[in-house]
Amino acid sequence: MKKLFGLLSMLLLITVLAACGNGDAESSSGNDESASEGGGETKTIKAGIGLNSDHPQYKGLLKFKEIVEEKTDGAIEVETYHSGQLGDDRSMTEALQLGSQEVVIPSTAPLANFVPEFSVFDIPFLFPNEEVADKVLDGEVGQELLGKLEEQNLVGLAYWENGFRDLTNSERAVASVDDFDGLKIRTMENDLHLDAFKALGANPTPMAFTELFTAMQQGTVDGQENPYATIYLQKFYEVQKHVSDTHHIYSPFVFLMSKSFYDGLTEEQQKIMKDAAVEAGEYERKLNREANEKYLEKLQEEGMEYTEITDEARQEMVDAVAPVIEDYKSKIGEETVDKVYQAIEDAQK
Ligand code: TK8
Repeated sequence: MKKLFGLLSMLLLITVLAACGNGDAESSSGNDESASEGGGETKTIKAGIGLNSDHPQYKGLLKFKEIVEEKTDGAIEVETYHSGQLGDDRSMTEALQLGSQEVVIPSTAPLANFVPEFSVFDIPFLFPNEEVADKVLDGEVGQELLGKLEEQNLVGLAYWENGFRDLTNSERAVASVDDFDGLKIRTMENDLHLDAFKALGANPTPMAFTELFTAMQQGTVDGQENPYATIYLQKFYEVQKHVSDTHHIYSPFVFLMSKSFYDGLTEEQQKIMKDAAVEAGEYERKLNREANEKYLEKLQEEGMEYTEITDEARQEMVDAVAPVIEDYKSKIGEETVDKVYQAIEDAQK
């Protein structure tokens, strides 16, 4: 009897909880079945990014929200979260795979832990400028790579831009390869980045972006590398003294959607998602380029010391990482590497 009573009260509790869940449309994600009874079905996209609300990445995400909500007539809502509120690039990508989050816009570097071919974009000094990067990413090989995400239960809808990465640190002006000696540099969670910094003589540590500011503040690391927009907008100048225009890697962002969510959409809605991700991405790239252009000066106004990397010094860096690139060609996949090199060449014709 006691047992039965326990079971009944448990059932009652579950029923009450389930009822509460349905009533709270704000916090529900995915299918809201109570809404579908009334004819239209409201779906909620939980979208998270690592950078803060001042960054073009977030402005782009708000643009995506605006387009989607307008074009779907409110049938799909987008909830936006910045500053790693939902996690870092890697954990949010895992949440997409599990279906507990619908959108994330990570850098391609941590994505290489899911699809190794993405590491092709981690080859140092790969892209000569943003225009060539656009052509390659938006072209055949870039789109082919997005297709590989499906095997990982992810849908890659578009490339956005993080940008050319530049080095900051709190120890010394870095003008040449010799200056990297022993510097504790935080890298993204990516083996090629790690090995490239080792080859330059630094002492690199992979770390999630969400832990970076504190690590610099506490001196766990001496420095990091990110585009000027991030360095400025995340206020890294408060804990970093020197900045060099190493421009060593161009980081793309990938606009990712959970495959289970995407598969549950109508064909028309899927197209709206794709178009919105592309359109918002064009907007984000534009804002990001404007930001990267103006923020080096702002960093100096905030007291950072700028060191220019001469062509000669950059060539030394290219030479230092060359063996690492050679080593990684087979790990990334020769075919992908060759295709990307070819696409870069074609883009410059
Ligand atoms: C933000 C990251 C960041 C990246 C990094 O989520 O980790 O340094 O450059 O912008 O994607």
